[in-house]
Amino acid sequence: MKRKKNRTTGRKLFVVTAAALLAMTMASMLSGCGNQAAVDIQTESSDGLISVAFSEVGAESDWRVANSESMRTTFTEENGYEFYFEDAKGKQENQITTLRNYILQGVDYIVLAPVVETGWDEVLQEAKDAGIPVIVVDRMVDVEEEDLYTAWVGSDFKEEGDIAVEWLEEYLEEQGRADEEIQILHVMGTLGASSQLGRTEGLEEGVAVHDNWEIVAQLQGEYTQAKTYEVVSEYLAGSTDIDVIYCENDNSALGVIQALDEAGISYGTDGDVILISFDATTVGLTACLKGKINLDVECNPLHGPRVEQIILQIEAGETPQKLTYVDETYFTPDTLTEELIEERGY
Ligand code: GZL
Repeated sequence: MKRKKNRTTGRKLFVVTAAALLAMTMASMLSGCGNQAAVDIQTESSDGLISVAFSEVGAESDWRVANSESMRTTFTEENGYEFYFEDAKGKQENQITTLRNYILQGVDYIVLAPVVETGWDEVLQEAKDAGIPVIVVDRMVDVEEEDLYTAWVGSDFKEEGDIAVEWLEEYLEEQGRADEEIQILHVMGTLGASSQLGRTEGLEEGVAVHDNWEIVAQLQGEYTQAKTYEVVSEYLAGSTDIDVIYCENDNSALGVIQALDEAGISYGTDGDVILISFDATTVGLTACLKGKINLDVECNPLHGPRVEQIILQIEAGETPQKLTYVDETYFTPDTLTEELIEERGY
């Protein structure tokens, strides 16, 4: 879709003096942000392309890599876009610096995958003042004024947690363990991320209604295999009285598997410990197919086409739906095949 030449967006053309630009660049270098994108002042794309600028959380997991790839393969030049991408390495301050650069560049659209829910009001107000629509993907932002972002597309993370709890209830029933004392080790994702908040809420609600379920510890796995391996290994050195490990993403589940293998503790469909995971990426589903993970709840990362639909609606003068939830399912070893995993592609 080619850019309309004389698009009136109410957006002021940003003219930044060289001095201001130099000051900002120096400030950013001094602040050690490190990932300050070289700010090249741009007015509207001269070649009719729609400029879409994406601030990504990082590359902490297979899910995140798939999410970034979905955006890259959607917003290509042949599709009519000029795509900007910045990886924040998991730091909100980097995302805020990136958003300010995008605002200064006068891009047409900002897409934000927020690392955590809070702390966005000021920079989103700046984007609004600049007349740049912000589309939030994946995790949610918690802002005073809902009009600080145009639309959001992502997952219902509490629902994902509820799916896991309902499955565990049924599984324990089938195993004749409905009334048994169940010790649950909880490996959380990045604290304050909507995905962590929702999946944690689902588990904690489930534990609240089952007097025989107990969360023995809540560890911070930060959605990575390395950190999860570190904290779970440390925990297992003190206690191995665990019936379930609830990991808030697949990369954490791989870290748990690594720690359990080293501790000689069995897990999965034929083991002592029930392993629950989230994301349903290739690495998680492959472990699930082998019976190492008992349940993998899907969290779909392919937001590129969904964001494009929102942008095309705005370009057509339409108002997009404010919140769009992605339909998701779950997988167990008996529902998986190598072909199915291959077909999913991420
Ligand atoms: C979920 C997303 C989470 C994934 C993790 O939508 O925010 O972040 O579950 C990723 O794998 O790191």
